[in-house]
Amino acid sequence: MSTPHDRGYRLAALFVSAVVLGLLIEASFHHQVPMLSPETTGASYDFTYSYALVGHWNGDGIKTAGVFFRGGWGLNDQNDDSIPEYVFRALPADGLPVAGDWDGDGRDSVGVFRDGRWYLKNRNDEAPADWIFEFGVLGDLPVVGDWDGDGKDSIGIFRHGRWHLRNHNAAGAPEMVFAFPTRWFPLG
Ligand SMILES: [Ca+2]
Ligand SMILES: [Ca+2]
Ligand SMILES: [Ca+2]
Repeated sequence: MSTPHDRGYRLAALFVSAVVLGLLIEASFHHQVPMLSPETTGASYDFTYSYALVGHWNGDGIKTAGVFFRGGWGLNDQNDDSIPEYVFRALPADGLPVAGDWDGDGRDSVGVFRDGRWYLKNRNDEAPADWIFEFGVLGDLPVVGDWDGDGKDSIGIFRHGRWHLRNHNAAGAPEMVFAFPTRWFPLG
């Protein structure tokens, strides 16, 4: 038989864990970390503060590092400090970067989520976005993945503890909507 005190404690623990998880998710998407500088890359863009992302840019199936800063991309085929193979400027500068294999050709390419609008490219170059569509709203966090295992990555958003995943890179209703987490679970 739980007492009101026990219930209060559990509610407090749930609240704290939700806040911590939220901060962790927020940090994983928004934390800006000092990355490469032009002095070390030889690139013409300033990568001093960048978003980090990973992808298999050259199609060898090995995910390697990339950075995004104000519309400039630097994608490296090696996980080391070598010069990035793909350096270009594309897509809205003030969005959140994503990377995935949208067309299923075995190569990941970049995209940006900004205020509910997605911009996805099938080539890592300066060409305009191949797809522009609406999914989500301002404040949502973008997630991408191959949710149905068909070999193509597609979009999703995380909003207030609920996941909205879509199997198609186009506007429309999400195929999967679920809340996670909904209760306390032990960490570590
Ligand atoms: Ca390289
Ligand atoms: Ca691709
Ligand atoms: Ca898929």
